[in-house]
Amino acid sequence: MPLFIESPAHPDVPPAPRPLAPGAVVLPGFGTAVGEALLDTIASLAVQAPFRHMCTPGGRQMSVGMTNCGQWGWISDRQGYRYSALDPDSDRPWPELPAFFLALATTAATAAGFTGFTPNACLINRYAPGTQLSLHQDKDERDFTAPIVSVSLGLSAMFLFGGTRRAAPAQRVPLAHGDVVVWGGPARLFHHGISPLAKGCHPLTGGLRFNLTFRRAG
Ligand code: MD6
Ligand code: FE
Repeated sequence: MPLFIESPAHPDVPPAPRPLAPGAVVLPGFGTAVGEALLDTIASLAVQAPFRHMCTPGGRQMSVGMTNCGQWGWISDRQGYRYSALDPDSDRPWPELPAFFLALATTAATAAGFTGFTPNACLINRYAPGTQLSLHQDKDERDFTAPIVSVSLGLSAMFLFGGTRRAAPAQRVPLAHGDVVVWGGPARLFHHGISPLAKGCHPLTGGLRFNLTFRRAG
């Protein structure tokens, strides 16, 4: 008699999506098959546009290391948060969005019920132990009808997922290598963040976590 277990040993059976709220879902392991290729490509993108610690409008340096690829890159400086077609460190365009990055983002959005997602911005975040991202809303995009697709790589992190009000209680959602969060519709402007990264060692990234956030910027 076949034995059916909740977490199958068969990797061809995808784990079930985990809804966070209407419009927001975790797709466990959706990016695992291309995880190593994503990390290799991030390393070469970072040769063209190195990771940097941007300055907040309030004058503090962000603990998350950031770079971008795609037509638009998210930047922060004393003037505010915005999208720029040029890397302010080099005055050159950001590296192109690799085709397989785009394919992953579009198929994940479709799996979550958002068809026709064509991101034109990819923010690449790098976390070292202790690095955190405080609760924020993603609201620098021109069009909130497009979802956001976020891919976690390397060390696991605790994702905080609140509500429209900053003071709303936040769910704590562990995100592991390959997990993808898709996020839109009624949840598009929900507050969220990352708890300080715990020390660890991942076979592909050592002591680091990377995150790709795909957006339709403008
Ligand atoms: C991170 N993610 O996981 C930061 N934003 O490193 C985000 O800020 C984020 O995961 C919007 C939608 C999904 C996200
Ligand atoms: Fe965000």
